[in-house]
Amino acid sequence: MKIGVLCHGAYGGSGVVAVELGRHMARKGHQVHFICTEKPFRLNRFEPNVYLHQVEAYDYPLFTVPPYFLMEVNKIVEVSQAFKLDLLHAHYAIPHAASAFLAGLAGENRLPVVTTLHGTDVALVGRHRDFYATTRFSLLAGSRLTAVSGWLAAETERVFQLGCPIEVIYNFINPEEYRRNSDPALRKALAGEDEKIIIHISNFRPLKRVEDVVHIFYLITRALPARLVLVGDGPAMPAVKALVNECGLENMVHYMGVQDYVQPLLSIADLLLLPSEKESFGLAALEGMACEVPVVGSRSGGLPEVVSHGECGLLAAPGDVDEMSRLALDILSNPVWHNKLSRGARDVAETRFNAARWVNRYEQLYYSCLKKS
Ligand code: GMT
Repeated sequence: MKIGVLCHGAYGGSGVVAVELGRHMARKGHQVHFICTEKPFRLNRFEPNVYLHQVEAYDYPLFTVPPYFLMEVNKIVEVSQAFKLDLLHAHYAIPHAASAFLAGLAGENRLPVVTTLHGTDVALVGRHRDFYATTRFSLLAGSRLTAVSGWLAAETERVFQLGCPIEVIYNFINPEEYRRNSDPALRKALAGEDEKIIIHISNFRPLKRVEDVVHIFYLITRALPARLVLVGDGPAMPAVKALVNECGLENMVHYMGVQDYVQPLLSIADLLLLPSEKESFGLAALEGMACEVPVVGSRSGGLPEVVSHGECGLLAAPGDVDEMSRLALDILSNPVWHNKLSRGARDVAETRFNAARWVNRYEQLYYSCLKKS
């Protein structure tokens, strides 16, 4: 198959999933064409069968902002025709589901479109009145819809009332690539021997509640020695730094910035915090679980489908930092309990979320779209 993939390049889970899926498809012998306005941040090494077509920003004094949407549509038409693509896969509804639909009208033939919903494209941005009508229309216009969790599928139906099937295809992990492989020198560089390492990875948007991470960490440090490793960057960073300083934690926090490859950092961590307001899936949690890191996070959105409470981590109500710090301390101060959750986390990542299983589901879905077209 020749597959056109539309995704966002910015730091975020939907781009990661798009790139990983594309790589797996390429290894299965399919030709994968990424069509993006920016290079997806994890598309950082050569892989046979993988192509990148970047949308050029054509500027003209009349435009206050270059009309990226139309340029993306044109690029989809151009690539579809030049490479004789068989189908398009839009990751994140906005604007990709609409661009794929318009490209189908503008091009020589209308390709099947699979749209994968990732979370904020439904629960935050898509439901906003500025996007609602076009998002609903473009979701109905595509061939097939998938969501990354059962919660997101139900939420999509609740918000948009589409009345059409939404297949749940979970995000996945390659357990060979993501496995615990601790580097003692890295551990030593970031923490003392008796200190626990707590990690948080996100794009630091308000709904990630990174200030809660700092509060939880503060409460942990009152009971045991620990370091906090913050990976990522985003709008909440200034407030997070201010809070770290206010709590007197500046010597206990490492700011790692945006990192392409987090496996080495996860491999030295003792606990991952993900206290988001809502998380449709929580890919960072799954990456941690594959590296045997138990998760303490929010019982909201699709996160409980990934982090099964008591098996690979513990969950509490969003915003309940007292409860989350208590759960974190329970785990960190009890080696038997910690070990049980670490093993459970790895086991769940390896079995329920194994890439081989979910990539096959996508492949079957692609083939079924081709049969119908
Ligand atoms: O977290 C974000 O806002 C980024 C967003 C994205 O599209 O990159 O993440 C969403 O998609 C990820 C991959 O499917 C999920 O793991 C995240 O849970 C989801 N984020 C939210 O629902 C907040």
